[in-house]
Amino acid sequence: METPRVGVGVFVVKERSVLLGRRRSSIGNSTFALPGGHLEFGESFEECGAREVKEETGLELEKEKMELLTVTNNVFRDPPEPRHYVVVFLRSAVADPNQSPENTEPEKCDGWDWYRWDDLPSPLFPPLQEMVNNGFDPFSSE
Ligand code: IPR
Ligand code: MG
Repeated sequence: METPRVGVGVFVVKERSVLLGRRRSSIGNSTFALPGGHLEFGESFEECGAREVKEETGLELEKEKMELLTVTNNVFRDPPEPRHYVVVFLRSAVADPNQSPENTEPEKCDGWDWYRWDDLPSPLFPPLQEMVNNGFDPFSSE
């Protein structure tokens, strides 16, 4: 049995919209998800979030303005790779609002776009869908 791992997901926000992309992965394939990924040894959550967003979208974040929003516990039981992740969710604005996201890892994502929080695409990545179902709002503490 695999050991649980830590993931970091980032709500990259612009006005009332968040950045989402369709995953290409054995976990949550074809679902719309936040940029993010695995916490590496020695990283802070903010360092991990900023690194993953940069790697996956090319966007620079304002690291000092990143906020910790919540943590969720996620067990993905589906074969071929059952996995358990504790996911830390951060929020951040982009450093330059005129910078557009690029699909820098097309093997992992179909492309990034902004979606209004009150008009999200479907299907959402299950952990994100569960947060929505529970009434989570990344803008509520602004
Ligand atoms: P990488 O590191 O490939 O970006 O990982 P990810 O986007 O699959 O995120 C890992 C945590 C998820 C599965 C909750
Ligand atoms: Mg990722």
